[in-house]
Amino acid sequence: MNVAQKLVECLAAEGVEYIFGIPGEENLEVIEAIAESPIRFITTRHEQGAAFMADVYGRLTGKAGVCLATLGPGATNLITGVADANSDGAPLVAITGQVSSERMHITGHQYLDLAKLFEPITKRTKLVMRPDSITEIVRLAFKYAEGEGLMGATHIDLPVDVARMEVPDGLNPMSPQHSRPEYADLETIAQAAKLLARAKFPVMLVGADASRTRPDFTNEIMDLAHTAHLPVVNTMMAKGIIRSDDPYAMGTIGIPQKDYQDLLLAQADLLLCVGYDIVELAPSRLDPLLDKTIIHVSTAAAHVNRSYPPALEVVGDMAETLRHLSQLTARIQEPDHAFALRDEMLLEHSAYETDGAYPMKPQRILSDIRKTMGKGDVLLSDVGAHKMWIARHYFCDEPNTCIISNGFASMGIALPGALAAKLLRNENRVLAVTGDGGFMMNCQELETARREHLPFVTLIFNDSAYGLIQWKQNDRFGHANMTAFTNPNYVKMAQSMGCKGYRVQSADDLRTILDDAFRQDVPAVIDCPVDYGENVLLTQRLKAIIDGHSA
Ligand SMILES: Cc1ncc(C[n+]2csc(CCOP(=O)(O)OP(=O)(O)O)c2C)c(N)n1
Ligand SMILES: [Mg+2]
Repeated sequence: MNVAQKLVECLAAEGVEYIFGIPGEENLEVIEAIAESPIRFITTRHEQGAAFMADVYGRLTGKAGVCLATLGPGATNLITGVADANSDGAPLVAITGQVSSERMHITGHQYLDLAKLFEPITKRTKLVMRPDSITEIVRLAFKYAEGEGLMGATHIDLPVDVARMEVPDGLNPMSPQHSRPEYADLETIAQAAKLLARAKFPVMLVGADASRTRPDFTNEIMDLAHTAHLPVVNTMMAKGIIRSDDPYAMGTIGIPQKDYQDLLLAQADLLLCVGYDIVELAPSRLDPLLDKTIIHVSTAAAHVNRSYPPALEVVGDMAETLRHLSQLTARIQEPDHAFALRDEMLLEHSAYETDGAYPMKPQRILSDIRKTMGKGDVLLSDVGAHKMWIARHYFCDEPNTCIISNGFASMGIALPGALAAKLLRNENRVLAVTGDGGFMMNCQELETARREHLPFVTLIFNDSAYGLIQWKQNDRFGHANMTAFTNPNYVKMAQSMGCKGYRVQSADDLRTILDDAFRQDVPAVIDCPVDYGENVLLTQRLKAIIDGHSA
């Protein structure tokens, strides 16, 4: 058995179901071995698509998604998706081919030092130098991707000559170890309960790590919110961690402008930060005056940051910590100011939900989408102005039903991400919502989706521009520059790849089109013209709201 075959045997032992990637000359042996294995290889049209698929596979399962590329340009094409997974704490293992080991010290065709290239975008990168190291290297790659602090990306670089070498007899894959959760100590939890009990206006802020490591602990979050009377703000990556109709649910923080959530945080004297990951939201946004008591509840210690000095760090299994906190915290005062703010927020959010204007207002588009999507269905957001509207207006009641890249925040994730989501949730509706900019970055994966029989739907917010950048330019300079473009005919483009294409012609079309699109057995693309005049209006409205409250 050669090293490539042993590598694939180890991947199967790790429970790998899919590998996303593109074959190349330097990984022919690995491809042969995959073909002989139970693992399904999804051949993509760009390595970036493969990396984003692995990224979203990791986000939805907590198990490392695997992507594969050849050396040099194949590997550089993987980079953005790998960096996205690493930054957002999604478990991912990237495997690349490499030149023969005797050529690695000289300049040569397609050679690039991949360990150096992957070093800043992974938790760990290893070059396979000896046949007998393969089982340990694979086990370590998964162990670090799936744990050892926050989850993230790892990398294995396999030179073509090593891939062909024979492994010694008796070298077996190492079994995955399932480490027991570590619990925070009760004394620290009791101190947290005391601080909470003393606080006048405590607020719970739930961040990315909450839906990442323990998507199932929404009950504990809601129990604590109700017993300790804590309004709950979530970040974009923790959407759905509390039901949107819960009276303590205060919505999503994170759009560039100050919003209702910032108003609430400004009034708080204590922040209970649960699974807050600094990469998602600058801590200066939470506590600009450094006058709040911060309790950091996470599986990992807080990162060092001048703007985030926790008074107490409660490190350990978060669900267990919250269960104890619910029992220990005696607070009876209702957050009436938060309830009033919530009523005002819901009223503002519901404006334009039935607006008949065309091109459609983002609020109407999202309201129609919400009515079409059921419990457990998954929406994947791309990055742009549409993401800001999704963050504000797409309410969800279950974690991991709205996937947003908000650490690295890379355009191009939604469409390949939807492909991975559909592989995992075949019985659910899966919708990629993307800008026309981000769509064109990975639209080639529609062919992959068609070939793999994965009928998800992609909805394009069509504004013929890099809308979010225009929004910022307009806010800042009163005009936009170098952000406009023209679009192809998306209906024909979809059809040319064997997919179904639709163009929304009036506001009342969208729901019918969505329902029809979800009935197709091929991927579908909906071109939806959007009125981004609403962007600057939102900036102005939010400024008036914030000013009105601080007057
Ligand atoms: C890969 C990548 N390139 C550039 C950016 C910076 N950026 C953020 S949003 C945006 C514009 C997005 O345009 P589009 O996809 O059309 O969405 P819209 O804002 O119009 O909704 C850009 C260029 C990014 N986040 N990721
Ligand atoms: Mg756009």
